Amino acid sequence: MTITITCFEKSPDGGKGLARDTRVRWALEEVGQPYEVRGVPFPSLKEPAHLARHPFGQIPVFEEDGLTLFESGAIIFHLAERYGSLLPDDPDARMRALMWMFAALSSVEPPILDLSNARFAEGQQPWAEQRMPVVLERIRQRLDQLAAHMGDSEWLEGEFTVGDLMMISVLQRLKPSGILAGHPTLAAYVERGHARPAYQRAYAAQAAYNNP
Ligand code: GTB
Repeated sequence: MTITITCFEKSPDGGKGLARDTRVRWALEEVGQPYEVRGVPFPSLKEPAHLARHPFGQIPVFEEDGLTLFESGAIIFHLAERYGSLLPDDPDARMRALMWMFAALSSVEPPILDLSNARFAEGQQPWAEQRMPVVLERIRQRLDQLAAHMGDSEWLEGEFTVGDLMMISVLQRLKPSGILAGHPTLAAYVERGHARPAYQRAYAAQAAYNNP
């Protein structure tokens, strides 16, 4: 059985771990599964060969024994289910871990992505500067709420789960902007996640891949 993940042939961040293959690599390392990597050049993302694997022409894609998955959430859910160790055995605890994975993807990631759009995709629009305070305020609110919930906890629900893996992967996107540092509870949470040996291996692998 071989697992193959598809990522950028060359990530625009030069291997800083910001593209979404890093969270999949992290999950693979946590569950102890080896994998191979297929790199796709940017122009090929929207070509038929890649669209057959990912209808939106994006990365990451995951392939294992005839199963092809896109969407990092679905891929990581699959890994947690099939290989254990990222989901608690207790059914309620397991559901709470999944709840946090959904929360990361649907309540925390969108305002963070909106900031990238506001800065890069829409940065030249005449209304871009006017909109920025609203974009930043939405992020601040969400981070304050999350930090208030976490308090002094090490992880979201006691032990480290797939919910933490996804939440930390989402929050790290704010690191380069300096916004994360303004929320010390969450900055420390991201550092705790990044100190895990599985993350270290995943980060090193994507960095090496992007800097051959
Ligand atoms: N919801 C999907 C998922 O979670 O898998 C989103 C997938 C997605 O947005 N993939 C991006 C992509 O393929 C790469 S991760 N984009 C190309 C396209 O849409 O044509 C986003 C990303 C890319 C690069 C950096 N970076 O270099 O800093 C950061 C984040």
